Amino acid sequence: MSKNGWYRLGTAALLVSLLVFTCGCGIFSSVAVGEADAHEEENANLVVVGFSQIGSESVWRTTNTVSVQEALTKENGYFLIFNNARQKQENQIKALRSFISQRVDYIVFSPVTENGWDTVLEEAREAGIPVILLDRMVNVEDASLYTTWIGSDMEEEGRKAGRWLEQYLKIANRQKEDINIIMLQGTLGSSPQRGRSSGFMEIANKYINWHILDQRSGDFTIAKGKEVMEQILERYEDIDVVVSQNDDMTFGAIEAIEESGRSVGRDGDILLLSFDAVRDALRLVEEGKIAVDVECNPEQGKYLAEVIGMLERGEKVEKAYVVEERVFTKENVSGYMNSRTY
Ligand code: GYE
Repeated sequence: MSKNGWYRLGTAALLVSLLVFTCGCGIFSSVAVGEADAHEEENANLVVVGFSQIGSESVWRTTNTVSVQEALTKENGYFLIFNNARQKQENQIKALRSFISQRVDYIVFSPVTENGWDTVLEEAREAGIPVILLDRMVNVEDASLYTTWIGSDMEEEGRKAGRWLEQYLKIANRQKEDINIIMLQGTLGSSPQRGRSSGFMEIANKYINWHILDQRSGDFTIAKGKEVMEQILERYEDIDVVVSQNDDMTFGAIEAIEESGRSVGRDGDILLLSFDAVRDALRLVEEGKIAVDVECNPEQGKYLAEVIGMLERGEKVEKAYVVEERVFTKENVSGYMNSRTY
């Protein structure tokens, strides 16, 4: 029997036991047993995927979760075991271990931060379970610990924001001015925080008159974004630009800035550069409150299903799949507003 067949069998056994525990419809009656048999047969062919999601910190994240849930349905041939790690790496490690002991066919996870995954990924490898990284990356010595990664080029996103500012200052004839910049960072040590910071800094470092006054983490949430922005506004009088590493923190930052009596926008006191481009943020781009929003596409479920399909057919997959993304400003946003579902 092939290795795969073995794991499928393990999987079928798991599904049967799940049915027995959740059915509640009397396993003693022969009708119920017959039904369970039918389910058992139906479920035995499903591809079992354990998905450890980071949490639900942002609009981006909840959209990403829904996108995976909508792609990996029973109708499409999947049995999805979903786990929400509530922002904690230890919860993700526990979830991964539980997927391993359940002998799932694939482990999919979006690592909250990049370091500290080697041991649990070794365990997955020993169990023969392929690991697919979604959205965020891991920092491991041995890249063969994961099969593939599907996500965004976060560094390029950071560069796009930097390049936009570069162009904007040129057109506004402000190239010689001192530009005071605040970085509202996402979860420290996460791929989007690291990538967007280093990409932006690559551009910022070309200009001696761009000054990074402060960098602080707002953990990708509205509440933290607002709180950190309030502290920054108390401390610094002269702020020209806030680079906020996701839209949720941007929403919080705008509240804090406006409550402090300052204004946002090209004609206001502070220029806001944001990431993700969720619908509510695009509205603020149109209103002129967010100067530029670099898109990060959360709808990764369909790509994930495609990649799993390839692996199921025994096809070779790439080590990385990068999703295409745009940059939104007041000038181009209106065409995209109506098609946004999140
Ligand atoms: O920008 C943010 C979310 O990892 C790209 O995580 C993702 C980021 C996204 O919480 O909104």
